[in-house]
Amino acid sequence: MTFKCGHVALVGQPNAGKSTLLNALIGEQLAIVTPKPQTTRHRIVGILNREDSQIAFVDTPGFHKPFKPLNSAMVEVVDRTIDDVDIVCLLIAPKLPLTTIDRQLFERIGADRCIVVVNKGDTVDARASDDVARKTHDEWGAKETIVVSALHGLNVPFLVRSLVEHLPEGQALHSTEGYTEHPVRFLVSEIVREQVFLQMGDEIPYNATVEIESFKDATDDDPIARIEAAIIVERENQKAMVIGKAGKRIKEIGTRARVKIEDLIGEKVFLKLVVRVDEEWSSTPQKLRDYGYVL
Ligand SMILES: Nc1nc2c(ncn2[C@@H]2O[C@H](COP(=O)(O)OP(=O)(O)OP(=O)(O)O)[C@@H](O)[C@H]2O)c(=O)[nH]1
Ligand SMILES: [Mg+2]
Repeated sequence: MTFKCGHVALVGQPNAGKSTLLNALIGEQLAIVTPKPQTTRHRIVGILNREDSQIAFVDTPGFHKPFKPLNSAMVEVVDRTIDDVDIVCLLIAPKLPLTTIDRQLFERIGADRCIVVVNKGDTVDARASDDVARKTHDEWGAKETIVVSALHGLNVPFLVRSLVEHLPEGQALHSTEGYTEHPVRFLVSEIVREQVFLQMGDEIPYNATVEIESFKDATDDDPIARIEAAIIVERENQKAMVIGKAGKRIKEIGTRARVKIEDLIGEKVFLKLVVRVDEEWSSTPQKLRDYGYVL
C-alpha cells in the first residue's frame, strides 16, 4: 500500500468554521471555537494519522482586512501558510452571491491546489448549498467543491478521502503518536482565551491575550497541577470588566477553563488567573512578539 503524507491548510473568512472543521477532522477539541469572528490567532496544527496516510491540518486565522498590528500578524499567518502547504481547503458560507474576498483567496491559492469547502451545509437546504458549489465551478473555475457541516461531521470523511487522493506519496513527516505537537502551555493559554471570548462582551476579547506565568505538573507529593495564567488587557477599565463585580466574572472564566484543562492534561488542576494591563500591546510590534505572535 502506498503511504500518503502532506499538509492541508484550512483558510477562509472569520467565522467560516475552520477551527470547528479542524476539530471534526482530527476528532479532538484542539482549536478553540467561539461564535465571535477572529477567534483563531495562530497557526494550529492537528495531525490525523491513518493507516494509509498522515495529514497535518493547519488551521489559520480568518482572512480579513487588517486594521492594526495584531490583525496584520494574523493575516500574515494565513499568507505564509498558503505558501507552505500541499493543499488548501477554502471554507466558504453556503450562500450566494459568492464574495469578492473569497474569490481573491481562491485566486491567491490557485485552482490546482484548492478544494473549496462549502461549510455549514446544515443551515440551508441541499439545493442551496449545491447552487453555491456549482457557482464556484462556473464562476471561479474550482476543480473540486465539497459541501460539509463541520459542526455535525457531515461529509467530513468524504473530504478526508478526497484529500488523501490528492496528497503526495511519502513517509510520515510528524510524530505518529498523538494529534498535536503544540506545547501544553500554549493549549492551556488558548483554553483560557476561549473563555475570555465566550464570557466577555464584544470589546474585551480583541484587546486581550493570555500568558502562562507558571506551570507545575502534578507530582507524587502534590497531586494537583498548578497553573498561573495572566489575562493581559490594554486599559484599567478593561481589567475591571474582566474581574467583574466581586470577582464574579474572572471566577467564571477560571472555573470553565479549569474543567477543560483537566480534560486536556488528565490531572486535577488548580488554576490561578490574574489580570494585567499592558497598554497598546496589540499595536506594539515588540510586545506582540513577546506574547508569541508571528510578525
Ligand atoms: N450550524 C453550523 N455552525 C457552524 C458550523 N461550523 C462552525 N459553526 C459555528 O460557527 C462559529 C464559528 O466557528 P469557528 O470554527 O470558530 O470559525 P473559524 O472559521 O475558525 O473562525 P475564526 O477563528 O474567527 O476565523 C461557531 O459558533 C461554530 O459553532 C457548521 O457546520 N454548522
Ligand atoms: Mg478559528
